[in-house]
Amino acid sequence: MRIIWLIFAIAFTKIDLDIAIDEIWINHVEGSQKNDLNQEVYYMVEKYINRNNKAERYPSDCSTTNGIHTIQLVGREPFDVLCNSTWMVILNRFDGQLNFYRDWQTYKDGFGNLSSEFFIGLDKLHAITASQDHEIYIRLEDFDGSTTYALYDDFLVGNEADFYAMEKLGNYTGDAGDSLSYHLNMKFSTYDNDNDGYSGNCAIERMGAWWYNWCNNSHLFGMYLRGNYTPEIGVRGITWWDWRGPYYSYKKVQMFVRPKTFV
Ligand SMILES: [Ca+2]
Repeated sequence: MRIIWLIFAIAFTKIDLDIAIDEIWINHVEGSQKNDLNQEVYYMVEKYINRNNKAERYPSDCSTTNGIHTIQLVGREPFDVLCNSTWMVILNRFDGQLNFYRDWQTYKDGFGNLSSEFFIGLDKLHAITASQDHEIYIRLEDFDGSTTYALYDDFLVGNEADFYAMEKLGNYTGDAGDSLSYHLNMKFSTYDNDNDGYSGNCAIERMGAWWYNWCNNSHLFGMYLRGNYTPEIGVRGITWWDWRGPYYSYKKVQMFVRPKTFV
């Protein structure tokens, strides 16, 4: 009865019961000595309740704080993010110090530093946008000090099995122009993982990474080419065609996400 009660306790505290039972089972079948099952169950309860308590210490978004802080999503280890006025910064570029011509694994994991230039990584971006409905906000700044923005009200990135496809984008508002809808439903591509809609390899030709179609109307992971650049280079800059065309590379670009429930 004691064991049954404890198993119900696990279930009612919304702990992953399947994992707990699997671990108990493995320990008993494979262990050289068969420990008392009560002890095993006590240990599992303690372990999973501690994990749950830890999860409750961290928020799951940027609604309550600014700057760098720790968040946690259900079923994942906590990780640090950069928050800015309720938005979570997922991309920050402003001085060209960080190389964005990276391979698949690096884009999956994220790179750079939260206190300088960085990309949060596709794995976290999937987890965040899949955890609840999100919107995405993009801010661009040119070398004359002008700024524009694009807001899309329903943003979702798929999982790795789906090559982190941009599965949802929602409706556009803003003054930068809509240069992202062309990439809706496209998979992510890097130079070593070509999932674009083109017979060649957009990531290599553009020297970047993106949700390439054939190939791109926007390219915020392009090369830091500092304003106007010659078409002879190819469309390799940090571009957003609907504002300053394909041959202008912006000074500062940021991408932010936020749960829709916040609004
Ligand atoms: Ca291709």
